[in-house]
Amino acid sequence: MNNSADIIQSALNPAAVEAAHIARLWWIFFWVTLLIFALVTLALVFAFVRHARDATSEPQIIGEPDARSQSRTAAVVWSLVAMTVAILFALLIIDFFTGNKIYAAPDANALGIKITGHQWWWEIEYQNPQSSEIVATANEIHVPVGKPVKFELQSVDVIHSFWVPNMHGKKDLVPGHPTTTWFAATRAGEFRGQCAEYCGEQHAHMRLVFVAEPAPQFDHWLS
Ligand SMILES: [Cu+2]
Repeated sequence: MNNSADIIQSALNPAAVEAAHIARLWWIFFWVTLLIFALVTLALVFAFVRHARDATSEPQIIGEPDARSQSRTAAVVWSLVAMTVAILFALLIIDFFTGNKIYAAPDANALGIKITGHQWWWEIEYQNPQSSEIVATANEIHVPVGKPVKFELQSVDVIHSFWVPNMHGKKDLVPGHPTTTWFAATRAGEFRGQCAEYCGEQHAHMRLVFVAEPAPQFDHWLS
């Protein structure tokens, strides 16, 4: 195993199709909101500069704005409101389609891995139709690259949240409510996972190592 500095933990460095969809959504939101922030800042600076320039000239008597400037202001305000609604709606649609893609039904012949959350560690069990072939590890998950993996999640004590940012979003483990998540790693590497739901004093130490490796290497490790 590499030393911990080599282990990657970043939702913006996807190593699975699902994480790639999430990262793309994140970047769309980032660039759209950055552009709007820049435009609003520019408008603000422009208003300040114009006010400062006017303030140095002769004082003016402020009267009722004339009808033309009033209707111009109304047109600007309404078009900005319409643009805001259109942009928010577009982001909503993109978010909806991303959600559809990352929760598409799992492959029928996916590798089954059962994960049990404990205070404060992860119990990992590799499923096999032959019960004598089931193996268990703690805090370390190995998966073959390219093969879909279905994770069966459960907790035996409090609420935990399974999160390997390079692979997929978070999935909560609620006691009494087993759930599933699935993804396929697209490249080999060592990644870090983390419990993402505060679960007691040692929550911050509830980490796991996630190793994606070529199928032959994975088979060798499993055997
Ligand atoms: Cu936890």
